[in-house]
Amino acid sequence: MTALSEALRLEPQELDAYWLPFTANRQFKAKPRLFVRAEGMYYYTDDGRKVLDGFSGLWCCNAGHGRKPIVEAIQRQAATMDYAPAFQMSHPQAFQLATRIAQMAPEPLRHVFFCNSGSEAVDTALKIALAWQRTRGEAARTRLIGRERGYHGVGFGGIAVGGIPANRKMFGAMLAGVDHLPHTHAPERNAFSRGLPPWGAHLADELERLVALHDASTIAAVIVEPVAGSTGVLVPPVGYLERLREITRRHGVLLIFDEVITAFGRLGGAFAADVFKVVPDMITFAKGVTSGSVPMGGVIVTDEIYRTFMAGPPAAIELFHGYTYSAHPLACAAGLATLQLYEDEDLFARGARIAPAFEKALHSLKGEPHVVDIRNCGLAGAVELAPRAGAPNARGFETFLGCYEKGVLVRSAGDVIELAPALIVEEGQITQVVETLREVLRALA
Ligand code: PXG
Repeated sequence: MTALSEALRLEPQELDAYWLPFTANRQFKAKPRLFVRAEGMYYYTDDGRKVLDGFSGLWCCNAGHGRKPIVEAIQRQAATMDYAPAFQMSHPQAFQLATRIAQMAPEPLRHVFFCNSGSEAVDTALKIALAWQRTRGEAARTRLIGRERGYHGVGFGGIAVGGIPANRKMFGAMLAGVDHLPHTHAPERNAFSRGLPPWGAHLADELERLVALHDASTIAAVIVEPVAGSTGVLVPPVGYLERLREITRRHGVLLIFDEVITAFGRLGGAFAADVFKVVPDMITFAKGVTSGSVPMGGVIVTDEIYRTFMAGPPAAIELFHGYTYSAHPLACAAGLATLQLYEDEDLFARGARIAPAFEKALHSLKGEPHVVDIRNCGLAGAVELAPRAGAPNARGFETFLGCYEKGVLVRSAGDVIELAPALIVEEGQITQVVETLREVLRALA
């Protein structure tokens, strides 16, 4: 064991105070899984093991771990200026990073509002949508439309438009005036599709039904993930996003792409909007903007949205919204260094180049025990398992544990195994992830 891992070893009583998010706490504390170091494609555990990261942390460390230019930028910034007030004051890197992100985003998305997580980005986008409709004289447009199986973080706005029952049912009425599109998961038609599934574009027409029901004059915005990530990598059917774009535009409804997972190289481009060539009115981002190194999120809006807010008296605050840590100096420094690293190493193109090998390896699991579907897009992949009779989610969790014990980090969402390696992943490492998964599946009851 290294000196570092020895120093970080916890006693059982030290595990109690921390309430872990989205985790079975008692199960975890009975046998904790602790990482103490990370470098490149690997994590190192408190008991001295090396674990290949098949999930970029949690969909976020797209440039790999401990990348020197990012680390040094954070160190420099921490030593130079820890914090600058976010309201009525700012600092140069906030403008530099916003400019950089706006330049990367498709036209006419040109202005960036910063926050600190995907959840905050989503709630910010929903609030901007409502405020924008009101500011342009459409105050009756208060309805928000999400999608079944959508994940938009855990704020009240995000769970209201989200469509994951477990994330919603404990938390009361949430937001009023929310409706949902049907999800696009159709295994009976699309199982084992590679990339975009062929069937289901017409599911976007359900939006016409909602518009007919509520009337366009009451609807502010539609929010969807271009590829739904946390519900198990649901890739949009061919033509689906185009249709959503056409319908929203025709009815004066804003289209928000939640790109918290899909932005910054995951699908082979800067944004899913580029990859799919469908441009929404707002994009939410987080995770990959700093390669997971410092919390940061944000919303990119069109020039038209921004200009509408800028039309009032110049001395008046245009939007009563923001966070103490909006554009935090450490996050901005990390973001600037991360985007530079993506460019210097041409990492989005690298991800796109290795994606076919990832697809091929992943789909080689077809026919293995329990596997009922495999889905992929860019460097996002999912292997869906049949639930064990009477014990849903058990197979997924046991697969995650089995892989972890064999030195590979994957993620289980119920009985779906999710994969999302960093953009620096080598083919041999993809093979290791997939072969470990194969071995675990063959041993699984
Ligand atoms: N929107 C989307 C599309 C996300 O995927 C959020 C918002 C919320 O981001 P924050 O930073 O508030 O967590 C997310 C987060 C998984 C997994 O296993 C997915 C997320 C987070 C953790 C795990 O798929 N997505």
